[in-house]
Amino acid sequence: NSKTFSLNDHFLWGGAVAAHQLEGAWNVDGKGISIADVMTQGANGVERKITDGVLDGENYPNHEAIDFYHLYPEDIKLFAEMGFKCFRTSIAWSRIFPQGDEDLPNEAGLKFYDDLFDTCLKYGIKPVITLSHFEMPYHLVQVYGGWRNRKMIGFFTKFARVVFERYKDKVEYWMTFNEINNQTSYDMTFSLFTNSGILAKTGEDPEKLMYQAGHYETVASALAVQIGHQINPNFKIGAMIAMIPIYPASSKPADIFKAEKAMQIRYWFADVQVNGRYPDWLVKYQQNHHFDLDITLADLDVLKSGPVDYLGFSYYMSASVAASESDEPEYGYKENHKFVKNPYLAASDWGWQIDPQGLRYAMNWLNDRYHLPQFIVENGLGAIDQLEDDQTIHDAYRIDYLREHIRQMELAVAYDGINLIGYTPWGCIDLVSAGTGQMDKRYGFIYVDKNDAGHSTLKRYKKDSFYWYKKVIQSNGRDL
Ligand code: P53
Repeated sequence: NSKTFSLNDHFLWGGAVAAHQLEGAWNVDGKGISIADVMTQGANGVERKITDGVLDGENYPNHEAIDFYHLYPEDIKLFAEMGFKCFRTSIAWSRIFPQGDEDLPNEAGLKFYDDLFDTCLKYGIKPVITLSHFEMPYHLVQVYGGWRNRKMIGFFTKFARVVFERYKDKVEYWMTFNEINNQTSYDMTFSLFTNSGILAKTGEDPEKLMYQAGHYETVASALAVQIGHQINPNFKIGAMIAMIPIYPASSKPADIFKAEKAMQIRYWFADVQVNGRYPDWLVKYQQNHHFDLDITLADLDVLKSGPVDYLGFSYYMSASVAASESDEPEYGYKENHKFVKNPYLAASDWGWQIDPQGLRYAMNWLNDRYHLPQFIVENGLGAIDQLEDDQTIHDAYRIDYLREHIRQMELAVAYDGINLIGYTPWGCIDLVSAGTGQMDKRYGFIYVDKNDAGHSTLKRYKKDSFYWYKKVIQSNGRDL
């Protein structure tokens, strides 16, 4: 319905990736080892191992990834051919500060991103940059224990200041921490490690570690927002959360309340980053649990003075919870253990429940709560693709997934008044999966000829979705 269609002409269509998932070149031009470099290849349903440093004989898929580090001019050209207005990637912290605690940055690393951003800008593609996307220097884990340590705030803000200064005329849109709230599933080793570089030791309470790390990170995020605005007042610096709406399994009041508590737990990070203060339930919760966290009055002032400019979020799926007798009275829950299957939704091959309408729900929920511009910085379907003999890839399932989500996104703008900045589907070129380390779990419009069995030419091919997305962008979302 063209009457109610309302994406504006500056709408930022694009695609999203993260440095460690596509660059490769893990030890080139002075780059240090990052936490992604010590994670092995898993499989569907098989967790990645985190090894004690880089070990001989292990398979580390991020070391080469798709070698974007060397092949990016060709890839950016393909993004331009689709009509991208923006490209979301991250700056690998370990290229800039190989160990994380040095005084001076690595010039070769800085130069790489200058060249990458210049290439984007040449095609009119705005870089959208995440400062920390699951890729902190591994040295900071070994020596400081990751974000359990207050010193991380200083290391992170030093990194932020250096890249803000360097790219102040090339980058306008920034995000501080990718999916900062992923670590609410703190009992999964993966989440605390990728978000915060933390491996819980025996006897340590991972929930407490999550709240401590989350505190230091929200403080560091607020400081980065302040520093960024001083360097360039036009910077837009956002939060970035994994938005997974959690529905009640039924209309039973206890289920509804359980879902409400689950949402509070999952989104407290954004509450702090947007509102500049802890939500009341969390202050009480942390007291009741005697976590005895290192949260100072000075920290609380910092939080107040660095609220984010917009809300970036990923959206892949929704989840559901049901209450149980043991819930009273706190209704606490452990993520992933207590999700129940939603009988109304299908799931991807990796068990992610597909829920396009949930995106519109999410946008409404986030707007009512935060009243900020939104940026959908990840969305997509991880699937097995087939490269045909004639070098085509018929990924109609991916087109269907994206079309339905874009429809809902446009309804949210047209009918619900959401101020939406842009849309960058995840893994616009096939890359290494964060969760499983697989190449075979693909999201891209561009196929990369490399698979989990070890076959690799790294050649790029356009999928059917490539031509489809090009048409979507050309019509500013009208022709789906
Ligand atoms: P993969 C879990 C739940 C939602 C999003 O994920 C997640 C994760 C972590 O696996 O991560 C984001 O590759 C993340 C990206 C990641 C993408 O979603 O496991 O920001 O780095 O690749 C897709 O299929």
